[in-house]
Amino acid sequence: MKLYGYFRSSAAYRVRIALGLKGLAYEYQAVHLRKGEQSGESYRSLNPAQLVPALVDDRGTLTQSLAIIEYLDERHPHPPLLPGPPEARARIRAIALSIACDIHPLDNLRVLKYLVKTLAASEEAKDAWYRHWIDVGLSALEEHLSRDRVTGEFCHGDAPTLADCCLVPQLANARRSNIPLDAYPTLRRIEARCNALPAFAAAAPDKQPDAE
Ligand SMILES: N[C@@H](CCC(=O)N[C@@H](CS)C(=O)NCC(=O)O)C(=O)O
Repeated sequence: MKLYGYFRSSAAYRVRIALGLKGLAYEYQAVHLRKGEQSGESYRSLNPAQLVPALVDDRGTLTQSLAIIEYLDERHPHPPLLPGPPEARARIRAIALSIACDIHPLDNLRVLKYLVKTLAASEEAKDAWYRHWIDVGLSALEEHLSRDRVTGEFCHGDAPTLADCCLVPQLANARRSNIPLDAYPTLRRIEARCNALPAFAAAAPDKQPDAE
């Protein structure tokens, strides 16, 4: 398997965590997002959306981090990243989607670039946008996880799931942008629990071959 990613990409980070939890070996191919390599001809032929990650294996090319993780989970069921009955799986997906659909796309590189370059937003306005959407999303998640009895050591119960694969990269992004996380004790507790596991630690941006 070959994973196309970028050390700072939180979507690629989700897949790296899942591959690690499954104990799957893969080759890593860096796509330098700041240099615009995602829009170069060779990567566009793999993913016309010009976004990382993409995963290439014996069955073809896959895109969209959550679809990739579910695919890995179906082909390699142990340990399960979507365990339990339908209501548990729906809860895990809801947490993952609240990050992957409601927070992350608003703060993506191309969105921030568009704000500054096309809409002439100042750096201050761009930073305020970024913080605002992170805070809105993380506040909702903190409230959900802190009051829900199904939350355990991890987002759902006492083993890592798809939800944790999404949470840890999103918090890493916020930390990189110096966004205070004091208001999110439950999220920080789960993050610390996750990062104590080798699969999460090895997937961290600063452990990647293209880290700068
Ligand atoms: N929904 C996609 C999002 C992928 C995505 O937004 N990737 C970002 C990096 S985290 C990217 O490639 N950005 C390039 C750009 O904005 O030009 C997924 O989950 O895979």
